[in-house]
Formats: sequence, C-alpha cells, structure tokens
Amino acid sequence: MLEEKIISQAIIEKFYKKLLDNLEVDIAICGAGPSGLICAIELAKEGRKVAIFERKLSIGGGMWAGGMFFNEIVVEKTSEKLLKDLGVRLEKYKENYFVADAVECVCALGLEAKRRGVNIFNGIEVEDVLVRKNRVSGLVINWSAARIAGLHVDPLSVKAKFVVDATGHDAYVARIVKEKARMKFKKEKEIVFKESSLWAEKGEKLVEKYTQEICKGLFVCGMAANSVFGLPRMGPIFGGMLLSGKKCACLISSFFKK
Ligand code: 48F
Repeated sequence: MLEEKIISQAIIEKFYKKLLDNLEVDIAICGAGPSGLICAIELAKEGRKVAIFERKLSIGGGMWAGGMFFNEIVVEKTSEKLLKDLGVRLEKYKENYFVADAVECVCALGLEAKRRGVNIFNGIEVEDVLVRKNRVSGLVINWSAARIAGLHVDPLSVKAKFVVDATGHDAYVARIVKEKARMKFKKEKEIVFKESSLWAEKGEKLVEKYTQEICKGLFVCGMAANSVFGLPRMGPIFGGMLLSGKKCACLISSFFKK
C-alpha cells in the first residue's frame, strides 16, 4: 500500500528541515561547478557547515560536456591526484596530460560532496548578497523557476561567515557586490569583469594564483576569478578549476584557525 499523502509529507518535512538548518552556515557557495564542489568538499572535510546554491537542476557546471560536447576532460599532473582520491579513473594520455570521463568526474564530485555533508540546493539561484558592517555576510536566494517564469517573488536570505563566488564565467556574486552593494574591492584597480581570450597554459596558472578574498567575506574561485581579474579562459582543461577550489578552501580555513 502506498499513500500519496505520506510521500508528499516526507518530501516537504525533509526539505523544510534542510532549508531551516541552512539559514546560517559557515560557508555559502554560489555555483556547483567543479571549483565550487571541490571547495565545498575540502571545507566539509574539516567539519565546516557548507551550503551550495546552484541555479540549474544539475550540478557540474561546464564539466559535463568536456570540450564541444566531447565528454572527456583533461587535467594536468598537479591535479590528477585530486580526482583519483575521489575514485575517478584517469588515463595518462601524454606526459602531464590525463584524461577522464566528464560524467564520471561530475558524479564523483557530487557524491563526495554529499558524503561529506555538503548541502546542495539545486534549482535555487543567488540574486543578491547581504552586506553588514562592510562585509559580505550572506546570500539572497530565490527559486530559479520564479525568474524563468517572469514572476515577481521576493527572496529569502542565508547568513554565512564566508561567501564564495564559484559562478564561472559570469562572476555573478562579485558583480552584484560591485554594482548593487557598491562595495570597494581590495584590488579595485585590477578588477575588470571581463575574461580574456583562450590561453590554456596562462589561464590555468593564473586561476589558482588569483583565487582570493576580493573584499571582506567574499572569495572568488574557478573561472569567476579569471573573469573578475580579466585573465584568459583556459578552455576544456580542468586542473586549474580543481586547484583553485582547493586553494579557496585553504584560504577560508586559515581564517577559522586564526
Ligand atoms: O561554469 P562552472 O563550471 O564554473 P567553474 O567551477 O568551472 C569552469 C569550467 O566549467 C569551464 C572552464 C574550464 O576550465 O572554464 O567553464 O569556474 O560552474 C558555475 C556554476 O554556477 C552556477 C552555474 O549554473 C554553474 O553550474 N551559477 C551561475 N550563476 C549562479 C549560479 C547564480 N546566480 N546562482 C546560482 N548558481
């Protein structure tokens, strides 16, 4: 015997509790692409309370489609271990080039994040930020479906000790902080909000280097970092995304240890 009312009750009660539990978190990450997922995993490993808000129904961002829908991804030696540790099978293609199935990578990242206790809210997008005492202190969220339907629905808010912009090429959160919250960035003169043309080697090196706290409480990682600082995109190579997410987690973690 199956009772539809009980099925509905189970879903509503469980989700309601999850949302309530995440109205205040240690780290709120916007975007469940590779950089956001790795960042979340590393922080959750240390016992931090992490929530990710992803506007699409699916996690994985640009990782599913490899290059031009050819769903294989390439990583360098420096990040091979990060994927291996998640159980992803990699093949050495040439010295310093490793390939892995893109779908396997996304699934492994998602599973690890869930197993580590990361709360992933898919279908929910970030539309604004909370700023208190000149510090980014949380995210303002809403159903992606409301925007798609063109409905005016007021949002809800989530408090966070740290916020991560892992929105990829859009650098959405950083833009909002600049345009709406009108905050000044630490390296104001270097901020351009326009990634430059594809250059794999340069883009990969710089994405990790430029992963940082851009104003109090707000970190950028992954392609969002390149976008904010006008650095080259790197195309279908993903090692830099993983290393950037990991670096972001280390930087945030060091604040907790202070
Ligand atoms: O684009 P995405 O995969 O970002 P990433 O982690 O990785 C970049 C690579 O995929 C690729 C590349 C190769 O190295 O350059 O592009 O930097 O994932 C970003 C995620 O953020 C979501 C978006 O749907 C995607 O899944 N996102 C963007 N804006 C919002 C958002 C928003 N306002 N609210 C919630 N999610």
